Amino acid sequence: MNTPRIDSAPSGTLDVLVIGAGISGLYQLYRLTQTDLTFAAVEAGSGVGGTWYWNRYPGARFDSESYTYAFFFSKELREEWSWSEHFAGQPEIESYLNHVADRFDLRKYITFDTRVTAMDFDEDTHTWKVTTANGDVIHARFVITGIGMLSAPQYPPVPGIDDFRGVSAHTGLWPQEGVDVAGKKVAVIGTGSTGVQVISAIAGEVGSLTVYQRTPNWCTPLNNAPITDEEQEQIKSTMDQLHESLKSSFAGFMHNFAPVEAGAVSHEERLKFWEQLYNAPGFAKLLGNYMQVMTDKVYNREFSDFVESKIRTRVHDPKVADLLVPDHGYGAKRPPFETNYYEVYNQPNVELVDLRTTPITKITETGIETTEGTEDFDVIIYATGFDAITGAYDRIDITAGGASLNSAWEDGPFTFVGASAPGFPNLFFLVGPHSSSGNVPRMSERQVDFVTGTLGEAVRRGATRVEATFEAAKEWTDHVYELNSTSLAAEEKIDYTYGTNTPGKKIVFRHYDGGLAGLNAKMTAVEDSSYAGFEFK
Ligand code: N01
Repeated sequence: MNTPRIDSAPSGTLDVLVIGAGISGLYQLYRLTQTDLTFAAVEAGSGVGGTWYWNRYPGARFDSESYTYAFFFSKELREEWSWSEHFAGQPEIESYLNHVADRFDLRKYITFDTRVTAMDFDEDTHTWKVTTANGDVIHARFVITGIGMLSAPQYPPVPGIDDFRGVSAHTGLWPQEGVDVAGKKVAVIGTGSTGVQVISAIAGEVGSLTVYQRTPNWCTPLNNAPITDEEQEQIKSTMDQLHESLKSSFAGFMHNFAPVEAGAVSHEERLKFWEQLYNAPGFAKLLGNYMQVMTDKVYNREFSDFVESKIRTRVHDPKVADLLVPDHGYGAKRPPFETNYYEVYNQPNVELVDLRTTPITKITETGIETTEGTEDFDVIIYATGFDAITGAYDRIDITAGGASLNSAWEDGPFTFVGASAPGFPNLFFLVGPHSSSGNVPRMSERQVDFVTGTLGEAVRRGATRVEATFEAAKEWTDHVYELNSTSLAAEEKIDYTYGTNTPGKKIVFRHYDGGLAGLNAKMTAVEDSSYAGFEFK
């Protein structure tokens, strides 16, 4: 695409401001270099990478296969970068994203250490006035947010967090200089994907480890391995085919649901298949399974029982195993993928505290107080997750025509194909609400291409104002809820995609169950209909 510059903007105004220099922001910047638009990006961190910049805790790594997560837009990039493992660790991922920023000369567009705090749309000039925490003001016709759906870290709402005199860190705000846990008395609060990774990574190093668990989760092996030379050659020589198959898959992963129905085979055959899946890489357990495991309570229970038997085999103390076995169905909460996680609980220096029976009452100067008493620690690690999906938006005061996006979304986001919201013109979301439920870079790739195409359409029409219609947003939002309403997860509503983990947040589904396939189908239909659903002025 090569769009002419929009020259009707007031002087000093950018055509496009991108917020965030993570996976989505970097690809969006790359796509903007192919246009004649003027653009820039601001990033709260001091470096590129987004999630992979902030979440530098020990054990952080992909659970999508590295080569399926990476960018596909450049053949040269694909050929010159060799991942070392099927599921790469954070340092390798961060250096890859830095390499991309340098390789395509994107860094010059990004102003780092700049957090956006407010944005207001000016109806007279059709531009956004964007204010940063540093007090700077940027004017841009269009704003594209790549601010992440898991980027607003959350601490437990207990008193005393600032009183602790030891070292403490949230995994999503992990210090650049790291945290020394060697030989230390360490507490980890939280057992989601992050907690599971950090616990497994530090258990061999710490003096002692106490894990504070509120909800156990169904963890299954990641089955990571180094990439051999032969595999490397195979991966690189089939990149185009891989990209095509990911784009046409349900969720952007290389795992696809089993071609047979669970009920079409015997219980013994299902168990044999699950045994294979247990030893297969990453998301195979969720997305390479019988689809009925996700949709039919009977098979969901059966698979949950299968995973329970694995937990009980791996954890020696049956009382500890009792605490680690979830009471929800597999997949009702996003399942973590682990490496030697359950074995950690066989170590004599590891203790598991069940917060359902003994909640934390406060953090003290020396440790953690529960209803059972106080334990002292050198280090407290908060692996307590994020105000998910809309949290990063809530932390910016976004207003247009006197209305605020936070208020408009109080009862749940209202979006058109997850990319735009009526009442908030010239604003586009990447990996925001109602748009993501798979391998994130594959979803965001589609979204960036869609948004770039929409900007191109505005330029072609000579339009300076683009807004999703109310009807289009209602149709998409209804579709999001309808798809979700029949899922097993919707019966439990315990996942962060419902906001359940954030005190006071309305319990409503904010994600999208249609996967890349559903999103792609809708975006293609919009593109093919000259952007029906948007109003251009
Ligand atoms: O966050 P989470 P996460 N008191 O919300 C507990 C991605 N990711 O950072 O379940 C006590 O899942 C909370 O308990 P509960 C991935 O999409 C990917 O772990 O709410 N405990 C839970 O145990 C993932 O899903 C990778 O009852 C409290 C934990 O903290 C997403 O990021 C790796 C609490 C938070 O779990 C988020 O994962 C890591 C409180 N007040 C993450 N509040 C990859 O492998 C919360 N908890 C690519």
